[in-house]
Amino acid sequence: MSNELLKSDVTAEALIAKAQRDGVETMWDRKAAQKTQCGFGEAGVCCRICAMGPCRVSPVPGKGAERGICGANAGTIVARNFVRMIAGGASAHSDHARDIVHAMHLASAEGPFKIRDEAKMRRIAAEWGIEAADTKETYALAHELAEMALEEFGKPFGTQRFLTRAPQQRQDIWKRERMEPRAIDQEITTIMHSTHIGCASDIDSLLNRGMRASLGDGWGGSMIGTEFSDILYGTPKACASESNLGVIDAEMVNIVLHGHDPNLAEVVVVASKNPELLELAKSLGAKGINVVGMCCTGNEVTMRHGIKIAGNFYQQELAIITGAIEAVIVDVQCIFPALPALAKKYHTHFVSTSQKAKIAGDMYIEFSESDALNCAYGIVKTAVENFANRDASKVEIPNFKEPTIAGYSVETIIDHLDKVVNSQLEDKLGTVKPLSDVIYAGVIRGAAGVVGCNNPKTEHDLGHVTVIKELIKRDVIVVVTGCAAQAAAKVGLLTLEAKELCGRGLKEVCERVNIPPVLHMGSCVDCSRILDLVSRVAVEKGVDICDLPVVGSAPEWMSEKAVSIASYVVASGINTYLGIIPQVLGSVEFTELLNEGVRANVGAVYVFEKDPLVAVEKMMVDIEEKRTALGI
Ligand code: NFS
Ligand code: SF4
Repeated sequence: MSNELLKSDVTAEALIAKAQRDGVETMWDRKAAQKTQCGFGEAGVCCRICAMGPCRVSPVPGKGAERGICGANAGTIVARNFVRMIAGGASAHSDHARDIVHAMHLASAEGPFKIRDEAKMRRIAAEWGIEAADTKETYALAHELAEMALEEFGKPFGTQRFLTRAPQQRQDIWKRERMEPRAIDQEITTIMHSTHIGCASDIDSLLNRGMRASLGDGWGGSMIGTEFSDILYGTPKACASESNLGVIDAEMVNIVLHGHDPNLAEVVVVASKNPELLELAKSLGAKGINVVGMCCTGNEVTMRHGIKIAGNFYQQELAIITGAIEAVIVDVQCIFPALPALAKKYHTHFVSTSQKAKIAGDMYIEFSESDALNCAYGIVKTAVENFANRDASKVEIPNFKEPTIAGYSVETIIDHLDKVVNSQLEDKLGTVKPLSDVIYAGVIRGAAGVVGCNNPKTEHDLGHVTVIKELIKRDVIVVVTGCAAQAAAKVGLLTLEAKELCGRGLKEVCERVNIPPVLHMGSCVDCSRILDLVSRVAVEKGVDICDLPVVGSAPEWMSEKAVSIASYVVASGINTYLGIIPQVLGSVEFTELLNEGVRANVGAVYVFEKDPLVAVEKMMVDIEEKRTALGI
């Protein structure tokens, strides 16, 4: 199938043609089989929250049924569906985080889970008020901190600990709006309760609850996920890698790590270096074991180990279609249930490993943190042995890959900034002041976070790449996470050379600080790093986040997690530009609330704009207005 929606991606066309020759289906075939997608669902006006339904109301006022059987109108139905998406997304991020903290609770000097960034652990322990955080024995402190973090998910009283990282003005807004998230699980439960049949119908209140749960994700679950992953696996540093399906190596055992949770990925990386397994691979005729990453698990191991990026969300099937993958090892989230059947058409083993995401159709080898290394050894061994079954005549690997630099944690960005601190001004080291200063001086006009998924409703990767290229051309520095980061990586935007695509100011900053204009900050959970960075700039300048010339953008999002991210970014004071319109247009009132009304509450809005070029123009107006208001 030649699909015009694919034309921005050079790797896809050949592999889709191969899929046809091989007689296998891909997401584009299934998209076509869906024909026209349901207009009621698309408008968000279908409700199946109770068994009196499903009810669908007219997306056009005055035409057809205006209320469901219980009397819920379009606004209520749309709002409930939207905030339930937030709950789904927040639960995914936060449950992932909980697993990381559980692994930290198992950490010991003997491993495999060890404390790898002890300084960070002690910093966070002090931030959370643990006494003698700088002197306690490492693992005693690790276990104490892990228990405190676990309490963030279900504590009966109080609000999220990381909220105090935000500027005071922002914290005051959250207090005023009664949006300070309490226990993470409680916020998600409250949404499920509030959206039950016969509960909340007020759209402002529903969105308010939704935003509170999303803040429990961004400043709670996701931030815990990021920070505790760093403690356990090391805080990422700038590291070189390569990206796109060309990283699959015809002469090696190829293992795709797909999903989200670094607990599994980290031990698979360790197992792939095991001398016995390497020997086994060689005895079967392979030159070695090539672990490559996909989606956010990929981002996690790229950031920490330079593991090559095979691709993003929509390439998960294409990787298998190369015919050169011995195993796809998955944990949780964003994994097509279609993969096991596809893998069976080749020699590929599809291995699901998480009880939370048991995927029917091929191998299931449950990963247990308490026996992590043995589990990973067994899984990698299965992959290596499968090399013998590879059919060379079925192998076709697109020859496309680009050099990539990843690993820009906030700490690493600050390290880079420290190198340009003006000692004559007696500026302190270890702050974001140099970044704030170049933004305020206008050398850089502003900053943008470009994040999120791929979505077959739009031309793949084109939204990400267009938005990013147009922003850096206009001297806006860009930070990326998730599949957006991988889209940027695949076209060479995560390189020092990409400075040539920038405006003069940003180019000069990239040269002086020795960074790419597009900084890979990690997985989607790591959007919390973006919150941290922006907060530091705001605190540095004594303003609220909503005052800064900063925008959020999700050009091709699709998941509930993305709805949660967009919501906490807006609730944190950053206008967020969505290239895929959420399923809300069936309610004029709720759409208006997202696009404008909520500004009165949190100082930011959701902007819907499908055209990436128009979106960038709007972002630039936004950024320049913020600059004018600040008098800079
Ligand atoms: Ni984010 Fe990561 Fe990608 Fe979207 Fe899925 S992998 S957590 S949800 S598809 S960016
Ligand atoms: Fe219909 Fe109301 Fe039940 Fe929804 S909650 S399915 S609108 S009766």
